[in-house]
Amino acid sequence: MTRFAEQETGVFPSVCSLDCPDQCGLLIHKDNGRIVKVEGDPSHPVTQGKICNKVRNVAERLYDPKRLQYPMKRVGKKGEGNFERITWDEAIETITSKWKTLIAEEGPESIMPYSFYGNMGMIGTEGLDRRFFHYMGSTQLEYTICSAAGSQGYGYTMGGSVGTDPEETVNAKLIVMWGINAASTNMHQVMLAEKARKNGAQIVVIDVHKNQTGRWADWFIPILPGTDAALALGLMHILFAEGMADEAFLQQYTVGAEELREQVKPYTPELVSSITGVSVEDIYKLARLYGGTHPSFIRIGNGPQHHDNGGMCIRTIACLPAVTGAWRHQGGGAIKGNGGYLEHNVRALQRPDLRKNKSARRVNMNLLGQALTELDPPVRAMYVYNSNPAVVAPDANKVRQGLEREDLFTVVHELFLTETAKYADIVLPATSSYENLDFYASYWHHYVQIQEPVMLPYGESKSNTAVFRLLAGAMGFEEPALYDSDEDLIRQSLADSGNPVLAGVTYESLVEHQFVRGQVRPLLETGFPTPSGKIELKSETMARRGYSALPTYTPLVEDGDLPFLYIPAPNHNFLNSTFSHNEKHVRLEKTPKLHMNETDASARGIATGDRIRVWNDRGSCVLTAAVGADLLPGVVLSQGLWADDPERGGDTLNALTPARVADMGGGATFFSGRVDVEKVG
Ligand SMILES: Nc1nc2c(c(=O)[nH]1)N[C@H]1C(S)=C(S)[C@@H](COP(=O)(O)OP(=O)(O)OC[C@H]3O[C@@H](n4cnc5c(=O)[nH]c(N)nc54)[C@H](O)[C@@H]3O)O[C@H]1N2
Ligand SMILES: Nc1nc2c(c(=O)[nH]1)N[C@H]1C(S)=C(S)[C@@H](COP(=O)(O)OP(=O)(O)OC[C@H]3O[C@@H](n4cnc5c(=O)[nH]c(N)nc54)[C@H](O)[C@@H]3O)O[C@H]1N2
Ligand code: SF4
Ligand SMILES: [Mo]
Repeated sequence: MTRFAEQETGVFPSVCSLDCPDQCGLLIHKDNGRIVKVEGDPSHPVTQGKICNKVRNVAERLYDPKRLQYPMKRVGKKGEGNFERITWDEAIETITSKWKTLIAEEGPESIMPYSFYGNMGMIGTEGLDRRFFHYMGSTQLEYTICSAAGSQGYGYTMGGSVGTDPEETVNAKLIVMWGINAASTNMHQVMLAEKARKNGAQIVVIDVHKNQTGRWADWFIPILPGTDAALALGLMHILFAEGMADEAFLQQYTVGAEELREQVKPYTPELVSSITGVSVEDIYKLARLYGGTHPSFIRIGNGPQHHDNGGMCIRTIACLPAVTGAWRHQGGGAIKGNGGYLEHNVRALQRPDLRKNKSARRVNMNLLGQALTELDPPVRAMYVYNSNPAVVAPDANKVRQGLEREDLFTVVHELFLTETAKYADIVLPATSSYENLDFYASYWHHYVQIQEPVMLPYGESKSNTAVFRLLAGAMGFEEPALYDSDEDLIRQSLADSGNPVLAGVTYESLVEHQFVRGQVRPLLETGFPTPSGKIELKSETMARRGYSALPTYTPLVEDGDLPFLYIPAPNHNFLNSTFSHNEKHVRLEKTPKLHMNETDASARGIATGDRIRVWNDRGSCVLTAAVGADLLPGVVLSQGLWADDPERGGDTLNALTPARVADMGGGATFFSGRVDVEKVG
């Protein structure tokens, strides 16, 4: 399938492969064999031709002279970044002979994959790679860094990652953006909300930081980090107490309403105010607005679940639309993620049946630092792709300490010489998604899309699937499933999925139409995918697993006694650490800032523009102070996963974040760490 890639000139359909809910349809303009312009595809029903700045500039990234063009081996010290060109043959031979020795001497669990969603294409990100490592019998990775806690929590209430159809949210009269910086991270939800607003909808933002999303709101409610479950319980307290619960809905579509009614009684507005920092008056006002407005829609973000108590927090917020019966109304309800609707045939794609080593040990990716420095028997080889753990993983100094180990053999398959790649023994050049065939399923809207290559491979770069085929061959693996073509992998994923939503979504229909809508039916018709088929306000499954069966609030774990909670959130112009090396994007973001409340700042003689050292016992970073009233006292916040910068000095931002796992799903707790700050002399 290279019909587009081989054409020198023309406009070709495409899809954004970045880890972003919007999954935009794109049009790629080529002239003389080179991509000269990237724009939104106006025929895409949800994204409608609008795209973000990041991807408008993506051609610069694709042709960046810094892009990796050929395999390399390290010649200097780990982390230094000195490499020498080698051939693909030498690279594959070096890797596989090392792996064969390790398997013979220490067993396959001495080898570990590490990856995430630098590219959301299904076959390259969770397809042939999964088959390969299943067959090898390597240590298995748990993919927990993003939304594991929140997805599990939401799932206890709702049964899975299923929520409102975003296209219907234009009908909402109240939109609550809860812990989501949608103006940066889900711009088309903002576009849809703007349409709703023109029809009279109000927009409320609940966040720890009055960022661009908070500034856009009709009403911004600042909250203390990690306390959102208490706010949700307080709102339900008032909804029940003031007769704003939809009793008929509760009766028909939920289990545990009576127990929930009792459970929320102690969460009085006074108590909730003392926990959350939200005034008693505002708690009443919000409850009455939410209880009295239909359709009401809550977009639940990733922020509140990147905490120790994140799973239960999202489980609790997810009960709100059930209490008011918001699900009855078109455009009402909530979205945490909608990935559950479009689930393809995961077993056919990933082939867990190929596992030689059924009891292979598992490593939670949030504990990478620990895994590389403490596991016994040790991890002796790591294969990294689609991710930049030296920057994005928590407790980064420990991660880097692990990456520095002389007895760790690291391979990094990348488009750029990232901070992680600098620690590699072998670096392999990766094609971008625009050079590969793959299919994409949004975790927000209801469309499945295809990418046919629109560009020939850059230099000697190869796709993830192509490299796994080479590795399988050189390992002498005889399993035919390790050699399936990209097209076959897509066909297998879409065939016999057992998911009626995907009826009509086939390889052919994708090639013909570029995007195909899943046949999603309303939850009130299909029933909820919980054990009871209803929304579970009380969950027996949770009780069996040792959680409170009813929503509850638990304070954050004590993280030492330093004065500030530190929230290192994403920023507008990077996507996680992607684009953090691109000059234009860095220029737009200027410099990493530490936002802090003016009371805290003045008590320490800190003013905007001062260089600040932010520290705890895990690490120390240097940032520039941005003092104001956009967050509550006791909270400090930065935006963006910035590249290493010797001029700035200090550690990478994630050096400060804890590697504790959240209450559910082994999720990350990036936002539950404590720090202190001081002016740099
Ligand atoms: N521009 C851009 N877009 C992105 C990304 C990016 O890096 N840049 N990353 C992509 C990825 S992988 C993801 S997962 C999504 C994430 O996108 P979002 O779902 O928006 O999640 P975050 O940006 O992590 O955090 C959202 C908000 O939560 C707030 N927050 C932190 N703690 C709390 C809390 O305890 N309570 C409340 N109420 N708010 C809190 C933060 O201030 C932030 O504004 O975005 C995707 N899109
Ligand atoms: N402090 C803090 N840390 C965080 C977060 C936070 O909010 N705060 N957010 C967390 C979240 S939600 C997430 S999802 C993670 C994301 O963390 P990562 O998944 O590591 O995301 P990126 O930093 O974008 O790195 C993706 C890398 O994949 C590479 N890549 C892209 N396409 C391909 C391909 O086809 N093949 C190969 N081999 N490589 C490719 C890109 O060049 C890029 O370097 O970060 C987490 N880290
Ligand atoms: S990053 Fe998100 S908003 Fe930007 S083009 Fe890609 S899918 Fe669209
Ligand atoms: Mo994420």
